[in-house]
Amino acid sequence: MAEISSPPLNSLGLPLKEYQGGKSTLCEGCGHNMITTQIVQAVWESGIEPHMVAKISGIGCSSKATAYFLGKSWGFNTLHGRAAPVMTGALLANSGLHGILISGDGDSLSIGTNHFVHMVRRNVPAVYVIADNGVYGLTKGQFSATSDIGSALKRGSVNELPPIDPCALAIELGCGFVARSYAGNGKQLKALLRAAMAYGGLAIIDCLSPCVTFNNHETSTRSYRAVSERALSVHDMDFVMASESPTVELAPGESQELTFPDGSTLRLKATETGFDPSSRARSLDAIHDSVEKGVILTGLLYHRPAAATAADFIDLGADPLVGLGAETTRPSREALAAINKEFLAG
Ligand SMILES: Cc1ncc(C[n+]2csc(CCOP(=O)(O)OP(=O)(O)O)c2C)c(N)n1
Ligand code: SF4
Ligand SMILES: [Mg+2]
Repeated sequence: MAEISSPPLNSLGLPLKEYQGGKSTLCEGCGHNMITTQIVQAVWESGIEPHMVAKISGIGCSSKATAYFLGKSWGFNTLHGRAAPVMTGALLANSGLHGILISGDGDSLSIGTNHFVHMVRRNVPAVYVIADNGVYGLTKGQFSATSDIGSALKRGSVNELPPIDPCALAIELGCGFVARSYAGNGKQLKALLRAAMAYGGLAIIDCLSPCVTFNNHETSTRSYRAVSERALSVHDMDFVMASESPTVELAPGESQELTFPDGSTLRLKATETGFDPSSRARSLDAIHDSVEKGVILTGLLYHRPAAATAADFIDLGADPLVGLGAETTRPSREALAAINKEFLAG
């Protein structure tokens, strides 16, 4: 009789299916589906309890993805461009949760740019994935703020406006973990997602994610073909938790190890680019240079150890607010009277 093999389990003893979500209603072949697959895999491999994740999005095809991963997590598909403030609030209320924000290029860099900018300044400790297809997919393929100059729509109109580069913007604003990946490079994306979850501050991953319906034609600069041809990985990488063994051989002496607060490491070995992600100025130079050369650099583009986060700025304390009783969070009658008196005196 054939043996029935049981599914592999993660460090919590859970099978992958505990981390899956609903069936995707996105177009077949959409890059966003590949991102979803890697999020499921990354959270499972990192052994994070599904109910300890807050997954928050805005509006767009990409923002629908919260329904397709981690069905047992806390999810909120918010308003267009508003995932950042909702994530900020959620993590301040419950600092024990892992935050995964998924948003589109339109959602994050047009209507939501102000919130994106301030989430970076506040260093809200979450993973922020921009599923970047260079168009507004949900509203039928208009150019977005990340569309390249010269990229043409199916019907022929050409984008003349300069794009916003989310990685350069995030580095300039002081984000300490900035990466670019490609939905078609699952191995790299998963390693970056796992490192981002371990980082301890805001980690931004701009993930190029072709839209097969509106931006995958010959004259698009964001088609699967165009991105595959132009993408240049700056590192070979391997994410290793304290309890795991490395899965990738990296030449000793030439590799670099970034260590995160939970003891996990990201092992990096620079490709022929010789890329070192530790200098803001050099990373910005490299990104600007790559645009001139028509190349898309992928990998961890900038890293420094996580600095003070939003919770530190407001002196939130170690215990999540959500777990404190009313006796701690509600001011006493006397305290309220003293505050009111101050206002009246002013
Ligand atoms: C306040 C508001 N303005 C405009 C819209 C229309 N709208 C919905 S999604 C979207 C853009 C989606 O593009 P993107 O964020 O790049 O996601 P994609 O669909 O490409 O994944 C727009 C303009 C809206 N829903 N709400
Ligand atoms: S329209 Fe584009 S972005 Fe939206 S689901 Fe289809 S392929 Fe994906
Ligand atoms: Mg888009």
